[in-house]
Amino acid sequence: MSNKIRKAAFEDLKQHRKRLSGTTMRELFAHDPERFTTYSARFGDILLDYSKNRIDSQSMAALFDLARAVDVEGRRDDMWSGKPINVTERRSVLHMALRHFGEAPVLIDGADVMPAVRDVLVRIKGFSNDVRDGAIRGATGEQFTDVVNIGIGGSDLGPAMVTLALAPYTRPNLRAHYVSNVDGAHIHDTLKGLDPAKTLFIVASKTFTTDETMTNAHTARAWLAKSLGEEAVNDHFAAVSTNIEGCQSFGIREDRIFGFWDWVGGRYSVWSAIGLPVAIAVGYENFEAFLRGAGEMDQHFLTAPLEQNLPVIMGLMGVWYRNAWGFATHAVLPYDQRLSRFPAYLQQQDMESNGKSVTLNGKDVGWETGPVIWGEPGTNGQHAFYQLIHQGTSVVPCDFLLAANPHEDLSPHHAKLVANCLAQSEALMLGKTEDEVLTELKGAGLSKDEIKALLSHKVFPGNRPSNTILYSRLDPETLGKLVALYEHKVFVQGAIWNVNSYDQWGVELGKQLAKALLSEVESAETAQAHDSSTQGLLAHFHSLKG
Ligand code: G6Q
Repeated sequence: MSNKIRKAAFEDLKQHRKRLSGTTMRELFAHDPERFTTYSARFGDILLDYSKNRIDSQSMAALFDLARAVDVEGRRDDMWSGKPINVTERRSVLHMALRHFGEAPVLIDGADVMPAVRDVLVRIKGFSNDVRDGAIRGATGEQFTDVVNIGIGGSDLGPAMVTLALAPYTRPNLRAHYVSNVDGAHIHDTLKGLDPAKTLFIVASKTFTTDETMTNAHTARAWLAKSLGEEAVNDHFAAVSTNIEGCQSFGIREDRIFGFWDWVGGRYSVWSAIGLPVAIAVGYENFEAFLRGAGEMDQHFLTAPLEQNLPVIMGLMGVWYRNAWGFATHAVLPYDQRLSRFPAYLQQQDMESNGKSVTLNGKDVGWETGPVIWGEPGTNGQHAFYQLIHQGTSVVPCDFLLAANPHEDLSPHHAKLVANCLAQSEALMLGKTEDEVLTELKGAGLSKDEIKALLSHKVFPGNRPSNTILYSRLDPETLGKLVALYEHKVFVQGAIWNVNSYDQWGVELGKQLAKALLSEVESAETAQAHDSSTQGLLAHFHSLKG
């Protein structure tokens, strides 16, 4: 039944698209001086301007109707009440509990998860303070200057992105590094130049079985033991995992193991002890401010009416473009250099969550689901791929992210950054008509022939959609809000598409085949039957290896 509602709603949205197809945003802005006021929403200092989208009041009403028809609010409340909404793994989805500082319990099957959450936070605070103050030192008595987090996917992207985003809060003499790739180049280049006596490793793995992470952890351990001896491992390793036994058998002492729970998905785990390297790098108070910011966004998501609910609006905009207009990708363009890993982080959050083809009950979805997420910081992107966004044949809805206040007092940098950001969304929306180009070229004194040759190349179609998210400053609290905003956006879309946003079976097949192929890579003798491509590649690989 609910799928019928969705199909009908998507058809209805397509009718709205048809109705709007003959109108440009340029016209909509010209006719309605209130457009910005109507299509912007705020939460605290965060402003979401979604007026530069191909929307009008009727299409927005249809989108909010869709959200109500599929009961986004009901599903949201199910998540927060601890129901196992991750149906394929039969798990609750309670990362919001990790940034919940209220009194109310957070229950799974009647049991409050909060005492355990608070215990781990107290331990994160103690450990991070001790590492920062030098109360906890390496085996030779040296203070730690470098923390190397070894993890991958959700155990890497979140803390790596946050550490970079909060660089102004870090100390130059306490650096956090992130090793994820099984490619030996990653750990090699990270360890090069580090002093084992001053290096602390954090092995971050929910399962503590992930091949890449365990391979890197063993390499790190051997590197450390080689210069400081096996017994130093005790002082130089900590772990974050739900698999306490696994950590112990690796040789990590009990008071250096930080637990979390199966109701925290990997890509939603930066709020858990997976954030330990962040707490060490920026200090516990800043880490907690990051959590509190996210907690505030949670309250907004849980309580604000749909029409003013930032994650709901952003989620609906994405559904509008995916299901009514067929746009396949979405760009995230931070005009905030320290958010340079934010698009990569969101790629996992969004694409692993909503890159699904079956509904919650395992039936083929009859509509498009998650888009390809991509992006780079502005203004670098402007000198690279914006050409396609402005004049390519594909329409790419964009999110621009911008802080009003920089951390650096380096005039005129920030004014230029802001001007570029605002100019891009304006240019995308307005475009440049043939008449405007003509006037410009004539004004520049070009001949008729020159104008004829250039004219169409210089026309910008415009009517290209974007959201702008403008906030005061990229501080820990705001970063927490922004990350939670996108998490909830992904939730809203998952609810509308009726997919399980909290599993990731699509990563399994490659892992299985890699396991099977390993022996064939290691030795040409063990060749098994494969398709001719895989066989050919293996054969050429061995011939190149000599
Ligand atoms: C995220 C995924 C995945 C996971 C990694 C690492 O939601 O589950 O990216 O985080 O595969 O897993 P471990 O933390 O178990 O090593």
